[in-house]
Amino acid sequence: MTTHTGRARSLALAALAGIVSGAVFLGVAELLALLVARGASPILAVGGFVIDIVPQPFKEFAIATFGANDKIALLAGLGLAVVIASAIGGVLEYLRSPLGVVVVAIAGVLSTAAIVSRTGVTPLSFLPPVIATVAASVVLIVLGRRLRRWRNGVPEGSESDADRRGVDRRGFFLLAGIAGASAVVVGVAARVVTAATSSVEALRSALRLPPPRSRLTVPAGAELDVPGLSPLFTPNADFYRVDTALTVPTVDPTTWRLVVDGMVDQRVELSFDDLVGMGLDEYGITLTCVSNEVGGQLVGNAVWLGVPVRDILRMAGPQAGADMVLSRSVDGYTASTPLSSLTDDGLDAILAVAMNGEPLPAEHGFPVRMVVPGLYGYVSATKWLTELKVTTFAADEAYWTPRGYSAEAPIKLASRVDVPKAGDAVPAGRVAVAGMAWAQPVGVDRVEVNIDDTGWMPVTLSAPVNGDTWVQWMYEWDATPGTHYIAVRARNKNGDLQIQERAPIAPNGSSGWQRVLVTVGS
Ligand SMILES: Nc1nc2c(c(=O)[nH]1)N[C@H]1C(S)=C(S)[C@@H](COP(=O)(O)O)O[C@H]1N2
Ligand SMILES: [Mo]
Repeated sequence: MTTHTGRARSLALAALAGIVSGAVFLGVAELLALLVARGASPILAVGGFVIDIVPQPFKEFAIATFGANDKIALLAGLGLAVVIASAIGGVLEYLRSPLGVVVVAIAGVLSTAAIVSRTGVTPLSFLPPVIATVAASVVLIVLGRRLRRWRNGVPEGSESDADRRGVDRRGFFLLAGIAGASAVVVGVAARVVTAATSSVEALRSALRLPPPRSRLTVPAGAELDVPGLSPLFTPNADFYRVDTALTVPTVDPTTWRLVVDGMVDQRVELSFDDLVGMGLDEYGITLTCVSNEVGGQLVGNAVWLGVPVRDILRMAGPQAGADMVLSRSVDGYTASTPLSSLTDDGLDAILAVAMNGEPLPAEHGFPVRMVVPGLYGYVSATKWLTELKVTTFAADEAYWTPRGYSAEAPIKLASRVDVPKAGDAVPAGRVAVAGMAWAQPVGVDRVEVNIDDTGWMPVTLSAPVNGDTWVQWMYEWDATPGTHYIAVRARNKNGDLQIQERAPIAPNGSSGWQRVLVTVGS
């Protein structure tokens, strides 16, 4: 057994022992998390921690590379890291016991820290990572011992060396097989049960909302008929999603509470029934992400059903000197919104409970989120809302502020080309050039296109629903064969022109006039 291949085989088996011990760690932790402390899953806590600490350029890289699968990619990456670390732990335990147990203990400490940083310090949230550490250590020690005795032999013994080794070999594979398989089965089952029994969908379908007190008026001509053009209202299934939540939070409306506190005359606490009991009205508001590039898709429009934030703040009575509301989500995410954007009578900042005729989808903030016309989502549109803290920009900072984004961020007025898309096969002749434009909360006054830099021409606009909602635009183009540039720009009702100068998304939103290259066939 001292040959090179023999040694390589021993090390591979040691790595296997480590991986089995890693699986036991995760399996035991997931089971205990399900039984005693739902937030205390090491893999999800560490994943959430990674999301919060990775530098911004890295996050942008991940979103650009993996898109909506960025969270799955993160989990896969974490899984790979666990396998590698466990294998190293197994080898160390085999060569220099108890160094492998030290690796397990470090994993235990790191995941405990990640869990506590998210769930707070409760005795129960310590249980899953601590018991998992003990179980994984025991498995690793026993497997390591068996392996050493089998591979290296025992000095002297009553049984023959070969018999003894046979027993240790069988013992190693039996224990590794049983522990590994049951860890995977238990761990996966626990995760599935957790996901199914805390199902947001069950809570959503149980929810009955009172009918709207008032409906949104949509004028005739609010929607143009151009194939490929974005619809006026974005279906929920197509609505962009941006958040830092690794798993979508599950919030039960029957136990949900909104707390309004901070610099207020009176702390206010509302239940979901209290909130909808204030009366629900429909609002048409276009939501935009600060990460939307020129021509990008991180923007959508919906009919929201909700209650004005100003009515809720009035119950608490904001004190003189306050200039900001820090809204907080159940997952700890925060946004800083100027107090005046929420209290101004001319602005429809709302707490929304429904989106396009159904309770908020889980990914869009069920059961309650904030929606503020004219401010990028990261400074206003807090999903899974639980708290409104009246405060000052000097005293408090929101999630994205120390991460390279402005504390205040009005949406930059913008226009976009939807058709023809770059790369479309465009036939010569009459071609509809069309797209969207938004200028919340002022409203779009005019959109112009420029073909091949020959001059700006006015386009047809859809009838606006209101200033908070985007509009569609359309231009009938006599396309001639060859390649052409189509540029677009908008102007708002204050007469401001869309900013021509290109800016990146950080720190407060992209700018620039979109220009698409199209090739027209003959
Ligand atoms: N709780 C929570 N709310 C959040 C965020 C988040 O990360 N967590 N992201 C914000 C950002 S950056 C945007 S653009 C909008 C997006 O809302 P949507 O996912 O419903 O489109 O939600 C905002 N609300
Ligand atoms: Mo965003």
